[in-house]
Amino acid sequence: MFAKFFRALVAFLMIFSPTLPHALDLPAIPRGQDLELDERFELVWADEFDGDTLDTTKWDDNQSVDTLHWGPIRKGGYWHKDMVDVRDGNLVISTEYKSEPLEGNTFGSPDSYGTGYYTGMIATAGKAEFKYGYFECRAILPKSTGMWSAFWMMNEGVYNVDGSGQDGTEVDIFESMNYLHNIWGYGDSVVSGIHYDGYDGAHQGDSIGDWFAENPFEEYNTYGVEWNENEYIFYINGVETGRLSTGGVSQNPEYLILSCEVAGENGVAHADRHGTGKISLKEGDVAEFIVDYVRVYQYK
Ligand SMILES: [Ca+2]
Ligand SMILES: [Ca+2]
Repeated sequence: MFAKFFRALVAFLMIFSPTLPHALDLPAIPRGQDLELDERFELVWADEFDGDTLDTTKWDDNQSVDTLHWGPIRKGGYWHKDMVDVRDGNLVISTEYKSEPLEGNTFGSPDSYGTGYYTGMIATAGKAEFKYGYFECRAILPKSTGMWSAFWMMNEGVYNVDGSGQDGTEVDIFESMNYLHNIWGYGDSVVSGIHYDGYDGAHQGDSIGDWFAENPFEEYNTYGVEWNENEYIFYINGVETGRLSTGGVSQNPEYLILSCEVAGENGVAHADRHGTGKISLKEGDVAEFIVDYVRVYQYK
């Protein structure tokens, strides 16, 4: 009852004070500048996900995982290329519990996959890498606790520890970890942020916090970032959510990633520090990350 009242109070106050939600570290509705896409940018690369197979001239669903430090065991699940599909004009990354391990160790690891949650990722590493511009996907997010979808950018410089993000920064354009996470009004929000100087003791990062898209687990929304030499400007549906320049922005080309991850470690699903709880998908249930397109623009 108190939580309900508190949410109603916060919702009321948000209408009159756009800065209040983040003073309380709560999700907010995008209210910043409009993107003005056509006036300022031109399209330079896109995948509309037409056809019925992944375009491997644009994306790698196999070697990228092996060569980019990750997988096939990824947090509380496994990344497997069979979980990536193109159909009905969309990329679909499925997440599902498999009591029979999927066959084919597609990542060259000597270990075989086990029983557990299978999901997937694709990346443009080595095929399409960009410096500055506007990067956008249009997507419906997977409906499950204990997992999240993401649209993000990376390069090798992210691992270089020099007190700066200028050599390379992980840019999380969005991550969805708040499905059914309704306490304090977080439900249906997504988070955006950056990470640099590796992932161990020297790791640094920053976040613009959580933001509301429109019914994102049922409907398409667009998630984008504008990246120039001074800052990252994040957008949902073409409206600014927030800006970051902590550590200095990356001055090197970065590749794009679409992925789903299951909370946990070493292929064992459990609740973790992300706060999304343990994955609740039962065997036979499938959570789908549905992506209509990815488009890359550069400044006119
Ligand atoms: Ca660095
Ligand atoms: Ca499409």
